[in-house]
Amino acid sequence: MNKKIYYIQPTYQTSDGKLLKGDSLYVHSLAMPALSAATPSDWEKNVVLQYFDDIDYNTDASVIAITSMGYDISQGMEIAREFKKRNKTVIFGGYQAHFSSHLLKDVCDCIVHGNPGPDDMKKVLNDIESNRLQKEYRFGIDINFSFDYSVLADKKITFMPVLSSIGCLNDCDFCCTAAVYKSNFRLRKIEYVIEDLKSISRISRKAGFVDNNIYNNREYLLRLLKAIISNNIKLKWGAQVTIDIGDDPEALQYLYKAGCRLLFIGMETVNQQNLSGVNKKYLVQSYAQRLRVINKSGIKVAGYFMFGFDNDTTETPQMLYDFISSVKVSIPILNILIPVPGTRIYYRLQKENRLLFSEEQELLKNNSFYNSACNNCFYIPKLMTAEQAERGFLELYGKLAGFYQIIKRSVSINPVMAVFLLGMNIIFRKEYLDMKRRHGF
Ligand code: B12
Repeated sequence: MNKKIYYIQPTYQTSDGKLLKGDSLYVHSLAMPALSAATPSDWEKNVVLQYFDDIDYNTDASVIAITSMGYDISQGMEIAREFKKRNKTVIFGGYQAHFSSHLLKDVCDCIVHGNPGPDDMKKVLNDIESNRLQKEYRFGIDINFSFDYSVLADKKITFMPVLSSIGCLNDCDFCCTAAVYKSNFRLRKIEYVIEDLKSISRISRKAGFVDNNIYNNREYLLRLLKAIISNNIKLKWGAQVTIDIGDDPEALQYLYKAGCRLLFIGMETVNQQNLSGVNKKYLVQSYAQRLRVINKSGIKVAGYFMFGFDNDTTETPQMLYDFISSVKVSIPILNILIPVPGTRIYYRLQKENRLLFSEEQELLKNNSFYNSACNNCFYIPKLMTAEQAERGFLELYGKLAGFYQIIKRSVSINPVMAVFLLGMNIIFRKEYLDMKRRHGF
């Protein structure tokens, strides 16, 4: 065998069976830059991101390494079968491979769990070379090395991904990260984050932290922000964070100084019972005041909300609309709750016989778009029917997609920001029109 590894990030099939391809994305996963950097230097490596480029099925690489974030696992399995026919050693990793490892047993030689660093990748590849490959490897979290941005350098990615931590201190019932890391998190050494930001500065002006929560550890965040400022990094960036950042004007001031212009915040619901019912430990009544403080710092908010919780009814869309349109959420991100296999909510709904799919592959195959709202209800909500949930969701989307709402949300004293927000909100409206057409409501 040769010492050549071919890394593949699959795209996925849309519900009409076509492969989703394109030439630009807002944000991209960091799995491939991390894995490429973790590959031992005596191995030749190639990376393909199938969304942008085609897979070379005639590659002479002896090892095929496939990642899977979610729905892309179905396409990943097809790719794996093709390579198995060609007698390659196929290894899998990523979130969905972790959750759905039982689906992969017949299509690959090995599943890697966790975040492998250089030593771990060396172990796997040595084992392949010496014919001792194990069926599964369970590694910890190694992110303390700088990532290989050459993998993304020639791609049109609006916010180049960067990472300062893995995991989240919260343990919410619906969250895939909680299901894997169980309220644990690991911080990355600041020197590597800064090195990566410098690599990004050479290829882009914008970055996006792909951390689940950059506010996991306040002291670390402040040190990181000060390092970004003192290293004179000029990138403008966004990140995910919890709403309690709104009680911390000092951190907000440093965030702004360090280039942060957009914070993505999971508020989920405006009903306290819903929030407490999924183990998310924040107070809904604090949202409006905290949003005011965040906006005052000059940073805009993209707010995640879900519909379909146990206390939601056909009245809830109006309540969500009233809230979102009365506070300063510049980009609303709405989804019908998804019972992702592996999460606590999935097991609870399964136990209560409320899932509307029997095989997780049915759910995995059902995403209609890449990065768009989940507008299908895959379970029986408690206080309404699945169809009522879908109708209510579209009604909410429609109200928020009105021209007045779009323009109101996009107002900013910074013209560049105003144009960006308007673009995002126009996409929001387009999504609504697409969903409405598909549902035929
Ligand atoms: C960027 C991102 C996206 C981008 C991806 C664009 C692209 N094509 O790359 C966009 C916005 C399009 C997206 C879409 C979706 N995403 Co997303 N996304 C992320 C995000 C924020 C960052 C991923 C990342 O870079 N992580 C950092 C890297 C270093 O970690 P990693 O991916 O886990 O990879 C490491 C290990 O898993 C392992 N590994 C991974 N692959 C392999 C392969 C091999 C061979 C080996 C050895 C090891 C290995 O090593 C890597 C290096 O440490 C994560 C949250 C997060 N912080 O992870 C969510 C996340 C992965 N997404 C999630 C979800 C729900 C989705 C969507 C379903 C949302 C939707 N409604 O459409 C879709 C599904 C898309 C799909 N492909 O199937 C969930 C997980 C899903 C799940 N399976 O449980 C996450 C965890 C967010 C969350 N908390 O809910 N996403």
